[in-house]
Amino acid sequence: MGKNFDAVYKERADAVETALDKYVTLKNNYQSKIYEAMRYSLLGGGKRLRGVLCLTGGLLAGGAEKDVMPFACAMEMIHTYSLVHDDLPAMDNDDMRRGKLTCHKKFDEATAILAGDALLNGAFELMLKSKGRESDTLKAMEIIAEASGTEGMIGGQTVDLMCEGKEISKDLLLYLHRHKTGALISAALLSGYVACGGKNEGTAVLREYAEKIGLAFQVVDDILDITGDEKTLGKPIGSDNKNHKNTFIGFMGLDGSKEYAKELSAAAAETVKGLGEEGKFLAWLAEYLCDRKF
Ligand code: GRG
Repeated sequence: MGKNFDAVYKERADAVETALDKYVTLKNNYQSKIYEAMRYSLLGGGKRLRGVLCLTGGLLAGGAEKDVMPFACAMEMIHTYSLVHDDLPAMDNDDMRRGKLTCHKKFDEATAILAGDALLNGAFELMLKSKGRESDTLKAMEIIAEASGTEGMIGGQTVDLMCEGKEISKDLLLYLHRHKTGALISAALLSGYVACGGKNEGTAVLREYAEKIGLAFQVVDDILDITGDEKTLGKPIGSDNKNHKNTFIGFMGLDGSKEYAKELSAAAAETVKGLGEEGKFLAWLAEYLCDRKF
């Protein structure tokens, strides 16, 4: 790779941003408002973690960035849809996201629901139109559909809403986060790998890595909701408390959670040791996610 990993991350995140801008364009027709709302929430914010993971999966399989890009952008579109819907009054009822007004505050609730729906459908349309080998494309799409659906993110969100204000076990907290946040993070890396023809033997180690960083990511999210800076985060802190959420802090305290995130990130880095330069990038990413401030 020959560069520092911060620069590599930025390069990949910027490439995803540019491609999203190209794929999700404004249209001058009767429904132009929906394109405006989609672009408002999708562009100009976000770490592009899922997109970067997806590109990295593709590169690990020996693919070219341009071949895996539709999948990387689809991951970011699905992720943004989930945030737009999660912010709605029926769910977390948040006013700020990525440093600006949430979609329903900027537009209105109906538009935010439709913009989320449109991003989800658009993601699948984009993947279907990609130019890779059909069997690889379909396998990658299956991974993403499962991870976003009832046995993945939507399942986790359902359990999360059911558990608000209730005392739950640590096992259920882990289940919830593996589904709500972890599934999509894992699908990002795996779908990129599979879309570029990655061999079955390689998937186990990527799955193990992704499960660990997915959990570490959520633990850090809980920590930032207490210790973070609102301006840097781009959203209010204390929202877990406001929404009576169960968090890792509740189970292991602030210091215990910091320690747990570090352990997970170190274990994740260990799993990808043998994967050459891209493995080194993934190991750096595990550490970066642990130290992140937003
Ligand atoms: C509404 C179907 C549906 C699902 C919502 C992902 C999710 C499920 C809700 C988001 C709530 C939340 C804050 C979860 C914590 C982890 C998380 C997904 C944080 C946001 O992801 P980042 O930090 O966001 O990667 P950026 O803005 O950087 O892309």
